[in-house]
Amino acid sequence: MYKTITKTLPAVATALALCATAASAENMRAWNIHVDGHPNTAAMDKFAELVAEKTGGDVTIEVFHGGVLGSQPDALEQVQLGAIDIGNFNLGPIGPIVKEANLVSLPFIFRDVDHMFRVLDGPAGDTMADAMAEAGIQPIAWFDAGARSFYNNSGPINSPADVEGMKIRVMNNDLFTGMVNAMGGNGTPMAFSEVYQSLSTGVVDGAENNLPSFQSVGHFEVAGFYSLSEHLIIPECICVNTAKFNGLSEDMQNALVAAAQEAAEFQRVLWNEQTAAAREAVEAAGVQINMIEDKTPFQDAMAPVYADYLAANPDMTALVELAQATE
Ligand code: GTR
Repeated sequence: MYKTITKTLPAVATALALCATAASAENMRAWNIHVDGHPNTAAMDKFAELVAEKTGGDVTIEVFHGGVLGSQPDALEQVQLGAIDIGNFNLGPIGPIVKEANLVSLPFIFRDVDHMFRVLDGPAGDTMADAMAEAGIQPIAWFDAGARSFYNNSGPINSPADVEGMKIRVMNNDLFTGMVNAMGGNGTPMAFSEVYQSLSTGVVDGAENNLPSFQSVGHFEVAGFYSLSEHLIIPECICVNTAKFNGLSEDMQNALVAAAQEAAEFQRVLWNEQTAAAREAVEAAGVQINMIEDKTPFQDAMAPVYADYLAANPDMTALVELAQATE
């Protein structure tokens, strides 16, 4: 009897050890809309690498690039439900789900990218992050997504009047439709993956995005004018399903956050490099980059957007004022 037990013990111990590993090991799936060559694709790979490193392989993240797990609005829903664990999301399409996140989707709310990060790192950013976590999408790092500008085929855009009558693709958020409509255009929400085809067949006359995205998915091949209106400065996040994050041990949570922060630092450097590189590449391909000397008319045209928005969401006034007052 004794012999049998001592013989079986090592096997039991091995089985228990395997169970313990299986119970503490976490394999997560992450969504990323971008293709190879975009800074966020490299940054998400870096994030996965750092998480594996910092957790000694206890947490592994498989990143699905190129939007293969669905469009951004779909992926957001999946992360909220926990069907996908992590997403690199633009905050734009989060506004319709989390009211506080709309702060960053107000046109011209930030003076520049540094101002945006100061707001995110302050109390307004905390309010936004808490509300997102509450909705199931917990941000653990912020990425730079530069500024978004208009691009189209018919000619440079120098004033809001040039947008008049144009059908412009926007991300899924009423604020963006309102923004284009306030210039007399027709804001058309559409999935990112459909924009190339829609531009090339004339379903839309133009779109708006930052330079790395304009270049990485080839929109510059079907839109010859990029006008630096820089009307939206919207951050992106590494966001985790809140319940999943809360279910991790404290060590794992810390490792995930540290990895995300490091990946974000890496992303921000890469972002600046690749924005410059994208600009050069599209210009070399024949795109005309149009400087807009005075953006005041665009800013002025946004008055009704702010007025309508704050009338419908009076409880956002304090947050908007807090962001505007941030030095
Ligand atoms: C990109 C952004 C994506 C996606 C896309 C779009 O700049 O990184 O997450 O939102 O724009 O226009 O849909």
